[in-house]
Amino acid sequence: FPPRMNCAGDLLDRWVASGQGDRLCLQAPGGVRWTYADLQDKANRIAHVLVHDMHLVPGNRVLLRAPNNPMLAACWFAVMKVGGIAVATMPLLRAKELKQVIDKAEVSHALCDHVLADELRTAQGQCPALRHVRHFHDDSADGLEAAMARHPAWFDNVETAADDTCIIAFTSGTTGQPKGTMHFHRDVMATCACWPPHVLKAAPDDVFIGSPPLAFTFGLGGLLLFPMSIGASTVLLEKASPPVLLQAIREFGATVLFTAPTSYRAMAPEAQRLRLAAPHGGTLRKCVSAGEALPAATRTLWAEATGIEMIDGIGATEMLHIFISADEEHALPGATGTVVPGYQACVMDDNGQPVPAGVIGKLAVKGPTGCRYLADERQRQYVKDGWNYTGDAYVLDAEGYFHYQSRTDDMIVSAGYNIAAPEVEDALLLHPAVAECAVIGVPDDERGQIVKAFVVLRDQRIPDAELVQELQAFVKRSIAPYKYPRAIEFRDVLPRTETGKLQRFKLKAALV
Ligand code: 3SK
Repeated sequence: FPPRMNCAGDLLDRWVASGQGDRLCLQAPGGVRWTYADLQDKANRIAHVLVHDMHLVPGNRVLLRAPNNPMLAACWFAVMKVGGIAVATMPLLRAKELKQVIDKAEVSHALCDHVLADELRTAQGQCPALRHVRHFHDDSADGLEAAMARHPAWFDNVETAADDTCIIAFTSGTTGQPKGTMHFHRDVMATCACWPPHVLKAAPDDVFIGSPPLAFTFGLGGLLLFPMSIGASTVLLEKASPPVLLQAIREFGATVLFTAPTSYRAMAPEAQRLRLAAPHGGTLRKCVSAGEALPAATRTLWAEATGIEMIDGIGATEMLHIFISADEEHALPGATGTVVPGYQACVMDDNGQPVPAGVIGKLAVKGPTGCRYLADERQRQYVKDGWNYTGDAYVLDAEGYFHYQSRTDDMIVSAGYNIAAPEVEDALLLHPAVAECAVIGVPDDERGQIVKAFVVLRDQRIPDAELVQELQAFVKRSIAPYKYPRAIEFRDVLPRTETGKLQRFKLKAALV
């Protein structure tokens, strides 16, 4: 990349500059259809508001708060254009969590959808450094739209350096402690140059759709950066529960879907009935699963329902997007995939040495997009010799496929056996009565730890002792018997992050 670049120029302005501004860019329910020129118009006006009305200077951090909608996308590009740093936050964050982010990232400006204004107002009361806030989708005279109307639709982007930070992405991960990771303008373009052309292989006439929030870099890449890098269009849904997503795929003729395994499992029966997939006469042709490990049973369920082989991947907020994956032709059930061109990945022992093929170890990754923590102790603990330790335990096989085992802290040691919690979960999920499950280790006098499963049942089953025995016997029949859950508790829901990752730590914490 050239030493001076602004990713808004490469992803947005170039389509207008090359005479393709009338290409469809963003759609949303209610008939919203923005071309690339429309998005540029809005982003340019917001850029003026930021600079002239909100007194932003390059390097200022701008909190963005909205459900997935076109105005959020326009605000994101405006922040890029003015050389600011976008700090996009998950829509469900409460004032207390917003305050943590604002303090940690030293946020001075915010652009917020008025539907989510309340919690930000509460946080602002406790954060004196946050001085400039504007609300959008707000008809009042001091709303963002009114201010935009007073400014021109052209703007000269700030000539940022390729290695100027433009994103601080927060991840609560599965431990509950939010941590900020920093990404440069060149990282944004590098992430578009690695996984999408080599694995996703989407086309300019594809219509992207999905559930992850743009505040999660899985959603930012999948629903904004990747489609725009090839001049394709995307559908932004403020709420993307499985029924809403199914309906929207049909309504918009979506072709490329990004969501998490939980959502694929919930959608499978209806996706089949509605014949949404291209092999069954519908439009959907590519389905990306990430955000949590994809159980082989879910891959099979989706393939049977739609005829589509999923594209699985592991990414990280720290690395911006996916770095291990496999396209449809190279998918190996039970494996995440091979390393994405542009990245290096290794399975390491406790001394930072690669382990032989077939041996479990810690996944470490290196690449053009990471990893820089914002003022966090994790930089020393998790980034060593340029390798980012993701916190996942993996096995690399002789063919170069990476097989997920567990989070490094999800390994259960019971009577001397190492048991990966997700393996037991995968086994339970194959039982027809099990809708969702989470497995943890709980202290046990005799065995050190025992395997405990928290199970959400499908509607028709009664949670009784007989079912406990049936599930235990079922697991013993499918994996090594010592791995069976000696304790099973039935729950209505499981704790998950907003991005769908299981929060096993919450189940563990409830034990003490
Ligand atoms: O696998 C993930 O959790 C992830 C995180 C950030 C960006 C992209 C992905 C797939």
